[in-house]
Amino acid sequence: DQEIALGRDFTTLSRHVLSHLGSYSADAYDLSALMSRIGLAGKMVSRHLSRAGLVEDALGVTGEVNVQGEAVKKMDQYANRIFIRAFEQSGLVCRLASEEMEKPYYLPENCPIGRYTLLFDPIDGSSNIDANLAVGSIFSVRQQEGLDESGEALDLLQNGHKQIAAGYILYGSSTMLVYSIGKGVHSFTLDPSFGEFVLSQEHVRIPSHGPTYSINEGNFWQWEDNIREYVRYIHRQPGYSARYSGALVADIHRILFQGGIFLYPGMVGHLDGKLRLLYESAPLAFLVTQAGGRATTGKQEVLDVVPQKLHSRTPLFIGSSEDVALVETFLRGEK
Ligand code: AHM
Ligand code: MG
Repeated sequence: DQEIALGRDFTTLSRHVLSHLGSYSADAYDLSALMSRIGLAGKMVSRHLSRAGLVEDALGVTGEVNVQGEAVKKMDQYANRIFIRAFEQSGLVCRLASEEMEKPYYLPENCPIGRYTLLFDPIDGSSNIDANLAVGSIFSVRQQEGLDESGEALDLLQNGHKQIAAGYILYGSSTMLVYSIGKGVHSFTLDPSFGEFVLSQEHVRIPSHGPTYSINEGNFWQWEDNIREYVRYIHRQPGYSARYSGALVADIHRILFQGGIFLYPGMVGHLDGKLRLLYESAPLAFLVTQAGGRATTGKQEVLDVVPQKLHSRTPLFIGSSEDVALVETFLRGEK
């Protein structure tokens, strides 16, 4: 009825963070303000994407190549800028690091008091944009630990347990934000009629097993034997469906709610696979672990990995605990 609908509409993102921290301390307000700025960036990216065929700078490439050696899409650049702008003059974040920037980006006006670093992938799955398919943004918040004047961000080269908050925004048939501050996983849907992320589901739990396996089978002959054996085994089992959208966020969103596994293994000449630890694998590992699932590189838990560089990559096996355990038996050569 009306009261229930009103209660739901008022459970906005910033309010939810405060209520989950159970305190009204300065830290709690900071984190709530931070999440609401991330939400603001998500709304702006969502608005731009929804007009992609109508505005100048949304479709196609810029002509530049990023630090990863990939062609920069106009939308990658736009979304990267939006996340930076959202934190200017915020007093919250002194430094941002993203897939699109070789080095961390400082917001000097925030540095005297800004105690957090934001790591993000502004547009995950950007090859989907020109096809009008789902894409995402991934974010991770860490405590700023001193200033690293060298610009190498050496203090960021720490494991994923150091994340204070992490999550993603999925720009799909609706725009959703899923986050964790270490107190479970909660999902929000953007209500475009009044421009707020409104609570959809609290304490999301990933099923311990699910029907989906999500891997780019085009790489079949570039994988190691044990991954090929695993996929052949799955092909012979009843009840599995392959789903691979080209956007990690969309694939993991399905798996988070319905169960299953996403895999991006190492390949010939690319033993660490494709996905970057600090702003792709680690935040998603934080989230999925908080929901009761697992994430491993095949050698160690993703959250335990200490990266060598800002843009380090790792293989990724993430999802339902039983499905991750199954692939591990193949990785160990037991099956
Ligand atoms: P991006 O952030 O540059 O778009 O790259 C990450 C994306 C993931 O979302 C997706 O799962 C993967 O790259 C797809 O790569 P591939 O085409 O090699 O399967
Ligand atoms: Mg990405």
